[in-house]
Amino acid sequence: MPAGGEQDVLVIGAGFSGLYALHALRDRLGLSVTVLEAADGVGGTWHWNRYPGARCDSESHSYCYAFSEELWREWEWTERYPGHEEIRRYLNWVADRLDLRRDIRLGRRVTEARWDEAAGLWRVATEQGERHAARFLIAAVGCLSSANIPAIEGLESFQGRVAHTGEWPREGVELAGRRVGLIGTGSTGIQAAPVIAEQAAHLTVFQRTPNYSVPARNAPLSPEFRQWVRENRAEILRVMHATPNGHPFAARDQSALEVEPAEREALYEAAWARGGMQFRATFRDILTDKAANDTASDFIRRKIREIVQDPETARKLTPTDHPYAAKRPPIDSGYFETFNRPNVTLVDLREDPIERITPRGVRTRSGEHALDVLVFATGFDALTGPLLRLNLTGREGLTLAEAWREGPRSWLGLAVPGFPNLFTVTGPGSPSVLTNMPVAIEQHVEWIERCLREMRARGLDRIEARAEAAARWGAEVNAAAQATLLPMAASSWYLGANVPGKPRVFMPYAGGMARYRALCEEVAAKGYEGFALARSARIDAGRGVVPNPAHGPDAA
Ligand code: N01
Repeated sequence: MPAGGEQDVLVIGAGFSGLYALHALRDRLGLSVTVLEAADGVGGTWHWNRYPGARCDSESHSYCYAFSEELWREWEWTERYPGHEEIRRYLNWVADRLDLRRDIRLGRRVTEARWDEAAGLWRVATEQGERHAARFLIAAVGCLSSANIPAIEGLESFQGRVAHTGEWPREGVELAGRRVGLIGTGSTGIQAAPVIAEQAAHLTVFQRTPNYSVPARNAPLSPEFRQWVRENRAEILRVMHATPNGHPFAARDQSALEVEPAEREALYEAAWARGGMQFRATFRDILTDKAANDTASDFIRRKIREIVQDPETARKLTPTDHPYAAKRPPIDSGYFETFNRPNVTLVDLREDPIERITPRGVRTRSGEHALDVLVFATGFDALTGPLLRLNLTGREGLTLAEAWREGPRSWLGLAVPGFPNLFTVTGPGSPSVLTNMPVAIEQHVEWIERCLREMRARGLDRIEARAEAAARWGAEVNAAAQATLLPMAASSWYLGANVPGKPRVFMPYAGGMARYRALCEEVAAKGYEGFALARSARIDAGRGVVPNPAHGPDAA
């Protein structure tokens, strides 16, 4: 086995989180850092999600690193919502611009990580047979990186091409002239359907739960808008850091129920015309008051009936079992319009369930749908999945799978009791997927950076979340969710409902990014409340993180 060197920090994943963690801890803190990345390129989720129509739902000027004014000014986005190619170009540019590649090992899939108490090290193995050891382990594996392919009987017998959107082949999938089946109508399926329909001979969409969607209104960015972004960086960042979800817009400070119906309708119309996630911000109580939400949900249902010409198809596409935005709200480019095309069929799986997959296609109760290509847009084993598949073993042989048997337990979504010196970037229990991700990622990485800096200043090199802090936080995460309408969507992946056997626990923290940031600051200011900090014999032997004069400006 080739032996990897002993590092201060090992980072798993080279997406937005891992790249920034490497920069922050290596270049600002002076630690020795190696990043292990399973893929053969940087980009994380954007390396894998290359499906037709893959595009970010956050606006481009807010979906990028904000920590560096230089990076912010040097990169020019071309569209309101960046496509997957453009985001990959951006992250590759950042990797070059910050000279990150020399510490990133691509094509290294971590298969196991074990805390060695005696040595005070994480020992990490890769599928490629490498062994690494590090004082600190940072799981920067993303929230949506473990693809979920449902176990539908007969799948292995299908003779056409099968692809999951989250593991889309680099070389693409030939769709032109083919009969394509698409299973799943979440954010991904809703982005993909219109683009696939333009290429394929025929598209059959297999829908289990109808979904709300609002037009994205994507368009090239005008020179005036780019100029505005350049001139208003401070204000844009101020808004992003002040809002609950890290987007560059705030919700109107008004209840949907306190305006006259005509005015409410006009405000929804204006929001529909403007497009994007901002629709959710039309009123402040859309996610907290069912009656307020009904006004938004009804508006979108009416739009679906207006757009979709066939009333029966419109009926099937109309969501009735959950409030708007209780599941992650998709935005689209012509999704409902796609069902007016002659080459598109909708199959409502609630009325006509899948019986099995056959060599020729998908057989539902009413008959067989012949297909050449079957696309799974069936989502992910979200939040916990990417961490569990690292096979982490903490103190006293405790595995993460055992620790999380009844659902994830963590302190602030950053650290897990029993797993010393492990940090999870945007882990379950943090705002993560309920926010504009780069905002959450920067906050976590900077918190970890500060924590390691302060530990070093105090001569400490061991940190572990306390069980009682994690228990308290679990209750708070649950209470925050219960204060919203989010738990009303029974089939939501926020609850783990999309993966059979997964514990039903609302995983992300719904109390808002701004409040969460303040809580994290408070924890740090109180000397890392809820954590046990210690100094190991390594430090006195001169092998710890503290005396590390060999690296960087901060190390002296
Ligand atoms: O996955 P999903 P996704 N038989 O889990 C259906 C992010 N994202 O990839 O609702 C039939 O939301 C399932 O049906 P149901 C974003 O956070 C970001 O679309 O469970 N159908 C559902 O329709 C998003 O929320 C961007 O009844 C089955 C679909 O598959 C997250 O990724 C862009 C099934 C899965 O929807 C995940 O979205 C795109 C079965 N056995 C996505 N199993 C950005 O902008 C599942 N389904 C950054």
